[in-house]
Amino acid sequence: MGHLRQIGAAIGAVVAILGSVLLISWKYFNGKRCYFEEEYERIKEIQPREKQILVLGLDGAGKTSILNCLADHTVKQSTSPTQGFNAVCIHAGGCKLDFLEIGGSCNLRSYWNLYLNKAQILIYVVDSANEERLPLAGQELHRLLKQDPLLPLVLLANKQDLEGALNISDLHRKLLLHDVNYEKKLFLMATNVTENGTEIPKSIQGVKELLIQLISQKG
Ligand code: G3D
Ligand code: MG
Repeated sequence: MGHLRQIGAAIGAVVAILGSVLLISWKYFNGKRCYFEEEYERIKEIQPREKQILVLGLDGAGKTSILNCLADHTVKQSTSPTQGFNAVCIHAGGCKLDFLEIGGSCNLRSYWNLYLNKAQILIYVVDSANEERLPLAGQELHRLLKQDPLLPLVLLANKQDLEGALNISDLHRKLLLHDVNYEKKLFLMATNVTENGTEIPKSIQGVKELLIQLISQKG
């Protein structure tokens, strides 16, 4: 009899655990679906504009950090992942730099192409210390280059401060940049967005100067 009661209790415990697991999974996936739907809605709100500087790259590469730093010269300790897009406008060197970052998570990458046609410059940010995701970063980059082979490309090899970050020549090789159309304007720059007192990191200042130059040339 005692034996039967023990078996009954064990079955009850298993059913309770399974029920909780099912409930948690349902809440997680349902929450995630709402989050993705929200992102889709947000991204549909924004129309491609003429002469935009499009900022792309895989999630976590440092796009928002670079834009924050370009905009207000500050290095934020932590940034929340971009939901959909992030539009930033900067006036510098007598020019208007109109940036549009589109999030780099898997569900948002299919939207990248929609914004390419009207862009004036493409900034593509790569996490130089994440060798594991480099093939994917390269694949996505080449997909974009195929669609607009002549759009000027500013490729930022970010997170150079991290140990094990690949240098410019390794990245050039690993991202197969020798395959890029030789008529294309291609700039490969090493960057890092790290605390440096109140000063804008030199590498980011260099990016800003290059962008001002490119925008002024285009008129
Ligand atoms: P994204 O907009 O491309 O998705 P974020 O990337 O700008 O949100 O950055 C992702 C994380 O990388 C952030 O950290 C950010 O602080 C960090 N990061 C960005 N640039 C650099 C860099 O040059 N060096 C280092 N060491 N870290 C960088 P959290 O902690 O917020 O995830
Ligand atoms: Mg971002």
